[in-house]
Amino acid sequence: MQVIIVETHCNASLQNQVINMKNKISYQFILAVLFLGVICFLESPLQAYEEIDVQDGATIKGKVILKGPIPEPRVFSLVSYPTGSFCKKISDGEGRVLLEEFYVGAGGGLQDAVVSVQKVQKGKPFPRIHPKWVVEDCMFHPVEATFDEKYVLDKDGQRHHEHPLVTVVEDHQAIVVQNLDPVVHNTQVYQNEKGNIILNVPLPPPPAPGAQNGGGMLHFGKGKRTFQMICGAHEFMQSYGFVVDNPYYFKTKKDGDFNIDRLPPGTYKITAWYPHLQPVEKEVTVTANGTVNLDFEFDATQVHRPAYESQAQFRIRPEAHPEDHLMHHQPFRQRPPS
Ligand SMILES: [Cu+2]
Repeated sequence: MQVIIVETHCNASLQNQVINMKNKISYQFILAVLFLGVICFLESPLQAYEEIDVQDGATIKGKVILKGPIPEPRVFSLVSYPTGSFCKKISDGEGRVLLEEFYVGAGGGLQDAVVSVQKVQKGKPFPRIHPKWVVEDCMFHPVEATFDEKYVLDKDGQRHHEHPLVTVVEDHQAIVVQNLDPVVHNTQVYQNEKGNIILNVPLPPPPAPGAQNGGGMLHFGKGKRTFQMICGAHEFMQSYGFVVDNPYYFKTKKDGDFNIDRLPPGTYKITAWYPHLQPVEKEVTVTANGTVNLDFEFDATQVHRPAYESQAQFRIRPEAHPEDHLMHHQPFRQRPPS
């Protein structure tokens, strides 16, 4: 009997343990699934956007204008940076890189402004954005930039870099940066608050032509919509970006014009953004198949750049530069008189 009792006790204990284990496993499994579900929900870039068939979409179009005197380019002395003798390719001939940041076309049209519709819950298809930059002659260029957007040919047929160009990205997405230069660069991505770095990857010289050699994931803080990309070795290598969460956005070309179509009828907040300026926001109501004309105006006198980035003259005079840095092959384009 004792044996039977013991066996019964053991069996019962085992059964209880098995049941407890099953309960534990089920409990842990459910917790894990819930945890993963929450993570996936939080990570999903499209959590708040639903693609639908838009039959009677509206159009918002207009122009982004920069009013007032075009801000002066920023000045960086090549003597202050490593591999400056390579980066002299983009110098102004006096050992400096002039970083132009405002390209204004006919009628004051501002290039590279991002116009976007906020908080759109559903609408036209949202093609995935795969942001990629190339580094060429000590500059970041969005890979989709055309030759005309990247370069200007002078009267001698010499090509000069345009700069900067803004890139549109999504949150929680990978970016790729490809270094085409024979020198080491570095990609640092900052949120709009300086010092808050969200990506930092080295960019060694390419091991083979066309090879991808840098990049990573971008995860922005809550409510953060803009970023600045800087090379850790060459501060004058800068680019900017804007985060979108729906397909209703437009990055302006040299004319400053934008056109956003197939927007479901409703009332929306429309934002125009450009680096160094406070965004401009307007509210519009669009009706089925309607068109709304909307212009945005930025005031050039309100451009805010950190003091150390806004100097018109660098502290090291050209005659103090090593002779090597004074040479140049492709002087940076000087802004034509307007
Ligand atoms: Cu660099």
